[in-house]
Amino acid sequence: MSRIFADYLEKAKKILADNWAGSSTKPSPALYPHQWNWDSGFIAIGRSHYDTARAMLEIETLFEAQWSNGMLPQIVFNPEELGHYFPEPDFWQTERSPNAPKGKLTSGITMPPVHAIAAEKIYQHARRPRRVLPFLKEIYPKLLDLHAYLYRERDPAGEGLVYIRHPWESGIDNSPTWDLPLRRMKLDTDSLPRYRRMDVNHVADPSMRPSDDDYDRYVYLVDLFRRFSYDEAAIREKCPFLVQDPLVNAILARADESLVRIAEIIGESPDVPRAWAEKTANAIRTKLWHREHDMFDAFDLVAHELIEVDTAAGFLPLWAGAPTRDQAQRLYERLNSSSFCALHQGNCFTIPNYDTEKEGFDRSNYWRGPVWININWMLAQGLRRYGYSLKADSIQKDLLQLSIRFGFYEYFDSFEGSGYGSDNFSWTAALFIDLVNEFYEKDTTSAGIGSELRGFFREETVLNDGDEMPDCGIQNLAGELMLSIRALRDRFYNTKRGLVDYDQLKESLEYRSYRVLTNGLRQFNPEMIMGRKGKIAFWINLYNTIVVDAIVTLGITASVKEVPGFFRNMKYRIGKYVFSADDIEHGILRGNARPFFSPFRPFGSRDPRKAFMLFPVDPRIHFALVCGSRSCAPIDYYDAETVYDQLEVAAKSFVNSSEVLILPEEKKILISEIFRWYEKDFGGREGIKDFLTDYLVDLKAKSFISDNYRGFVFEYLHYDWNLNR
Ligand code: 2M8
Repeated sequence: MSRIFADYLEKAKKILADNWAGSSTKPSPALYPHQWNWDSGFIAIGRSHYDTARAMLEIETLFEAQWSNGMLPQIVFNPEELGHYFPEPDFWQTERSPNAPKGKLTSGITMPPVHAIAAEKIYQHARRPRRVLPFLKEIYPKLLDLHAYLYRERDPAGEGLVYIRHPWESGIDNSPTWDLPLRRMKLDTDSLPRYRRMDVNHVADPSMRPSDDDYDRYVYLVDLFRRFSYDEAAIREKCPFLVQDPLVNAILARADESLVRIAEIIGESPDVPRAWAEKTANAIRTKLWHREHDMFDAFDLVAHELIEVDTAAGFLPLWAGAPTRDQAQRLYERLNSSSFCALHQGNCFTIPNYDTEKEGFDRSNYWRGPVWININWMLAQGLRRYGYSLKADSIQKDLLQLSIRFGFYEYFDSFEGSGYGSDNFSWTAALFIDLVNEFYEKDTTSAGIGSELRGFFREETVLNDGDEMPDCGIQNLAGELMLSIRALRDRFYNTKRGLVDYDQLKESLEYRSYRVLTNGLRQFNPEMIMGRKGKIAFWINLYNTIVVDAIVTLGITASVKEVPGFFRNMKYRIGKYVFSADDIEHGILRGNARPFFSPFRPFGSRDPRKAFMLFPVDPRIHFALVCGSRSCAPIDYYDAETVYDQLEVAAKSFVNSSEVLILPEEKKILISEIFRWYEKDFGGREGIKDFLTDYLVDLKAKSFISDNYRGFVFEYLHYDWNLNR
């Protein structure tokens, strides 16, 4: 593990430990001293990576305060912490409702239902998932009650879209989306209940919080709810604020999907949550889509119209798989424009909460512009779901950088990254832990480099030893083989996501014909391949397909590390010689250079295969050679004509992906272990520096590297050997 992540993981865990209040976690030490609904979901997800017991307890504690009608309250108050927040139980007066739980102090509204997602993740991340089964069985009916409450009470027309009746229910309190419905409310400030804000005492600058006018409206709504004794039917009749919001509904549909999977795990019928998930996703994609904006907007049930305000919430339906392909592409284009901090735009951090080009955008005011970790965390997963993995990587990389460089703040300046609101904020710490675990530390294989060494003593396997020979003449074999590899790429490689569908590939006709062609390689003389570009493309393609072929032949399911000496022993016979993936990489493409894990060069001094060595070494090959693992480059087909342009693209996307993190404040560069293993190919550390400066798109990062000639250190990111399945 990279030292820097180890240090920051410890910091993040310490924040959660310090904010632990005995059976749940405070969102932050002073500003939010009670238990908050969706905060607990995110916190449990972070904790699930190292403390299953507390992760479960967090959710259980929250559900102990569930109302008898199924509503899960926005806040569960800690009786020992009263007096530092507004509004507290004396203001909510939830005892007026017959549904409020006895012996628990809660608010009278709810929040986005992330909890089924958290419960599923607790199970997935547990070292011993079986031990989580009793928790899942106990929490499942409560989760079901919560969702049933939302569909019954908050979706009276049965559309599949639930409404919120207070901005606090959205979690994105002063989002510009609420301006119109809130300002429409006629307030008689004299008849408003008297109240005193406490939040402004805890922040450096009150202008970074909602305005007093906002608070008057928040209070007006709470007063209305308590006057109606929290009776939903009565509230619905009179409430001036009823909104179907894409964030809440996307989270609901995504959580319905988790309910389906939990039901399957514990042997319950998944039919009800499955129907909910489909209905809500469908309603989002039809009713909340704004055709001209290419965006999902909230629907105002009082004014009967879409609220034409585009915030980051409008992208979240991606997480629920709600958008059509076409909508997803439009969302991506909108997201990846200067309005929302384009990919590698270089002057902003990941996705701000509001369109930076709109008049009301405010880079430091709460939910009116800054970057929020939870929103981006959900968004990155949504983008990944639709295959936009480069964008997802870049968001996740920015998220890690924000916490490392500026601290575990509540929200961050969209341009400078400086932290605002509360420091030591729990969900920022929790989701940092999740990101590091999910994207940098995951390695289901205990085998490391040692397994490569053990491989010296294993039998070699020649993969192309079948009887069936191809029809094409040997003259055409190389061309046919390349066409066949291209056909495999077209059908089974997802080049954007860097993944391969091994199961489909294995059963396909394309793979069968590829295998037959490889048998022909036994009679093929590689000297027939002409020109440096042709040779580079041929050997890269062959390397990549040996790896795929071997994964399929050996039935590898988790990691190439399952097979000791995988790259050394899986071979093709080509003419008079046999070549392993290692021979192709280190012997041919790296000009017989010593691999990082071995004391020897692949070809001995008299080895005739030395005739195929390629000089000079082009370091860009390292971003084109696919080793069947998540950290290596996305697989593609390389064409002799365009191979240099393709290598250029491969290098650029790798350098700008989450495999390279630049931390100017730390004077550190965190880069993929590929750069350590092949330092020599890049021309040493100086060469790596130049290479990074050439390809980095972020201007700040670029100038940091060129300005700090020697004043920084490299740290190497753990390599993810899990299969790129
Ligand atoms: C913020 O909201 C509370 C009210 O719920 C507040 O401003 O006092 C929001 O950021 C919300 O999303 C969050 O759950 C809560 C606690 O972190 O603080």
